[in-house]
Amino acid sequence: MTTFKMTPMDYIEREEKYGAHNYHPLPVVLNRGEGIFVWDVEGKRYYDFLSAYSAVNQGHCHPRIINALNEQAQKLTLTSRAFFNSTLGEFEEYMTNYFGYDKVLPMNTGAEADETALKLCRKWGYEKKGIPENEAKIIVCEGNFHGRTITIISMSTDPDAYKGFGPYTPGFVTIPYNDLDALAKELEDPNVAGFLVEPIQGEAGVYVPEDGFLTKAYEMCHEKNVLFIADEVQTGIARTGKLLACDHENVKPDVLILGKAISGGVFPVSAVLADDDIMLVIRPGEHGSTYGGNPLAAKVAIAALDVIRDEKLAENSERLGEIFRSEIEKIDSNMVELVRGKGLLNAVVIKPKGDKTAWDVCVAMKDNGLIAKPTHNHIIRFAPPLVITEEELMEAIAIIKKTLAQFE
Ligand code: IF1
Repeated sequence: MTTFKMTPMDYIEREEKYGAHNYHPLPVVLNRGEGIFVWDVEGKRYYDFLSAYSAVNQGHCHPRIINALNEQAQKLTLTSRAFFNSTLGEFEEYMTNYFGYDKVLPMNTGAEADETALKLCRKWGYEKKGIPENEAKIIVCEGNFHGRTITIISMSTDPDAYKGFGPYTPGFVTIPYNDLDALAKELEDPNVAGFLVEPIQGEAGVYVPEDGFLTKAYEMCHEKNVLFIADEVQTGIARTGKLLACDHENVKPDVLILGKAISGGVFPVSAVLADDDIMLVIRPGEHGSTYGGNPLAAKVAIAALDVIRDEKLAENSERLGEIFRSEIEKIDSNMVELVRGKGLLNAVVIKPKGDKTAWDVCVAMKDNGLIAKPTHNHIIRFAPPLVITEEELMEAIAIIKKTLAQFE
């Protein structure tokens, strides 16, 4: 019998042939992950410095989370919300205590949670604020990223995200990120129901707003009876060195949107949290999802959040983030323009050298055993799983240094 072994190129060509071309991945084919490492189909090990866009904060295949998945998978996986189930309430109680809100509404993907928050905000605007029907406006920021649905891309200022997909959902007003004057001006409109913001803009290239921006924006919203809605899908769950990025300024959003790492990258789980006066404007039949709040998701999310707390991942992220930025700043390479970020959500802005760009740096890092992905041509995001140790971080930084030296 002859055994046929697929090469990495075979895997890549199969995806090209049968899959839609909506991504342009780095040429590496992964098939195993554990903690901060992933392995490709030829057995080569890599430091994962993307963490599935910050979904795998707890590390790949965390035993506690996988155990919760396995146990629940043998018992009950899905009931739909047409009936009660024995795990949803446990998840709801756990989530509301963990994050300090009266109520939670479970969904699956980040985009769905964002959509949920938009619906909640509009409904609140009509019922509680008294905005005339169909007149509600929501303020959003230039450079935002909240997902891929039609309504969400209607808020986008990135042509790649929205162009060719119109007509767009109305009801959004755009202001520059980190611009309190622009916010103040738009808040004068009595039909504004909410302000939706990423506490740090991820997709845009890890833009950290000025200290005090979130606090001031929150206060300004409250003066005008406008909901402050934080999209912490990417920044949440210890990624930036606190449980939530808003915690850096002690701001408690009126509506909190979570996704990605609340399940540790094991299963799509997202959620919207708010207090009763807001959340209860949505009544039976007005919103939902077949899989939202399913028993598997409930158990997986509880385990994933236990891990964040018990392994002190926010503290680790805060401490190692400082080290990462100071070590990158020390690198003597004219391709490194600057490093910015909070905790272990960081970006290095690359100055192209001849025809060598951030993409080439990422390909070379991959060859040297570390994977990360460029965004907007010249920015590389570095976001390892938060279970990384200082020693491992230093090894990874050595790979980054060695790679940049190859371009000198
Ligand atoms: C893709 C970036 C990360 C998000 C925020 C909602 C969602 C996301 C703040 C939607 C999703 C993703 C999706 C991913 C690329 C990615 C991303 F590169 F765009 F910036 F994370 F780094 N709010 N972010 O960042 O969540 O529906 O995807 O679960 O390939 O589109 P989703």
